[in-house]
Amino acid sequence: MRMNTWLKRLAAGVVLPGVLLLGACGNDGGGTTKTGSASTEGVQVRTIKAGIGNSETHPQGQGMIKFKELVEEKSGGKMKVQNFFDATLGDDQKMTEALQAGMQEVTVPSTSPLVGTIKEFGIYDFPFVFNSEEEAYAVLDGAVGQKLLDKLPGHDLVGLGYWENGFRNLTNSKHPVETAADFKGLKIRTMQNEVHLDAFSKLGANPSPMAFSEVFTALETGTVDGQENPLATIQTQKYFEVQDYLSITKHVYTPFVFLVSKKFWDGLSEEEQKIMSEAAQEAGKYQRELNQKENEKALKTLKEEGMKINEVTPEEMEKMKEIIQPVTDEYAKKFGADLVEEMMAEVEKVRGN
Ligand code: KDG
Repeated sequence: MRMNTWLKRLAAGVVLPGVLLLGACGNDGGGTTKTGSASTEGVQVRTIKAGIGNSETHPQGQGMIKFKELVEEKSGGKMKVQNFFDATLGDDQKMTEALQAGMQEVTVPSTSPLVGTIKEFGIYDFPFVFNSEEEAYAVLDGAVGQKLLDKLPGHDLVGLGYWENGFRNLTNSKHPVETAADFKGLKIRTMQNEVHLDAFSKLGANPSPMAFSEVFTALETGTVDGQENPLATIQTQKYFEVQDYLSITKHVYTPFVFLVSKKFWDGLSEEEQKIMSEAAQEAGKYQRELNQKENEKALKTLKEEGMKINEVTPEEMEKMKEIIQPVTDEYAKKFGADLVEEMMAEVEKVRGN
């Protein structure tokens, strides 16, 4: 039988079932795909560029991998997520600007660098406000958290919820920090955030704002003596290679906020927006749980890596809080006393007061 007959037959007859089969699990670019119960009728083939500053092994990176799995599963493989780790697309501020310009679709920055765009996010930066993750979740997942997310569309951003960076602790190469006086003269890297800068200045330290991806080199070269981050970040960024002392200060709880480019979001169908929201929520729940576990494990690892670790006593934390209080009061007025009051009422509720 001549070749082209085969081909015709092929085209016409034999492979029909195959195509159908393909139809059932892959996609043919625009057709309907069945995923579990949901139809992907209104879902287009899309690629979502998502970037973060942390590494793939960090709980934030693991959260992004979970997000990718969920989006691709819920969209029947039509919506693909391309994850970029280790600030390869730039640091939090740069990636947030790329979202606003519609050059990138997703990033999950710390809320602290966002204060330059929406000042009210600064309420999360007040030192020693939260004593536990539960208190933070009550605020973030409650009315206050939503009020701040609702401000984002006015800045070409859409917020799909809060993930967890966590409680920050201080490392340095000079000496253990056990009291407020031990901060005196320490050159400390902070995030680009005025509350953090003023709080560390108030403690007598010499803070300098710096992008996340520049921290390791600045510590290695001695440009700064120390930095502060959650334990999982200190471990995954290998700061133990260039820092001797770790002081458990838990001085600030930093949330991550899941951001989407509004330009991209407004072009999505309702189904596609639902897939993104559900995936960000479910991956966020997974990320928070993993973050707590990894932060606990990191303490042991950092000890094994030779860091000299001291716990700051609650009494000394209270003294540090008193010293910083004028800074908190000043910014509370700037960010909105009502909002701060509402946040503290939420925290007191968790404390049973
Ligand atoms: O994207 C990761 C950063 O948001 C985060 O880890 C930044 O905590 C941070 C820091 O110290 O800059």
